[in-house]
Amino acid sequence: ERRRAEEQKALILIRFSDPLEIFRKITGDDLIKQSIAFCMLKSDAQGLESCIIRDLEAAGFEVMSIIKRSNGLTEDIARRLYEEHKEKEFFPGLIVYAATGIVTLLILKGQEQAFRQLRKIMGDTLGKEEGTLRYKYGSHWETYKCEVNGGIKEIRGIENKIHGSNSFENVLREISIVYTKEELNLLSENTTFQYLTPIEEIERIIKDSSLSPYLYKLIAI
Ligand code: FUP
Repeated sequence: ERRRAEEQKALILIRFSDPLEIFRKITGDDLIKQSIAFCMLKSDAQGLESCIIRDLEAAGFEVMSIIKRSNGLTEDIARRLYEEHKEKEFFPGLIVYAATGIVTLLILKGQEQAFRQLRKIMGDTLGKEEGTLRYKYGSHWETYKCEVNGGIKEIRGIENKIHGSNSFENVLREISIVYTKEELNLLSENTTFQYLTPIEEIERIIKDSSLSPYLYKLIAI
């Protein structure tokens, strides 16, 4: 049993050769309790990852998965991730910010409604709340050169190092956007899932949250 676990670990390390990439378990109970949060360390947080991860662990989060995207997010993924801001003036700048440079994707396990816990320790958008991560690591205004209506326009936006989903629905939506099918499969591969809640209940929650089939697999396997 233990050897098999070791082999699995080796397999994961081979498939994801970056030392910052690890996988642990997500269970169905995490869906019921909403104890999973999604966090992204954005390009301006590069070099600070281990400090931020240590702070997240000190705040009570267990880091379930770390994946570093060396080429950043694709523009398409960035657009879908920040869809709620698509009408805003800063949107083209936000897309440049999110789609340029390295990003680190984290799946965190915390207490019930973990996204709230994460948002609290992240702090406000501008990093003005003392004692929060955005305050500690800083946020700043940046000017981006963006293509808007065929011309180049300068757009100002905020760089604040950390993204955290603002609802559990968005945790699930964002995970299903940002992770590849293979990664989601891998996240679920080693999961010993026990149906603490009747399967019909889980299916109802999944249906209500309009989950992607991959995420369904991740949670239900
Ligand atoms: P938050 O939930 O705190 O991450 O903030 P928002 O969802 O409002 O913003 C998402 C991203 O847009 C942040 F990276 C900062 C950026 N932003 C701007 O660039 N300008 C603004 O006026 C507001 C947000």
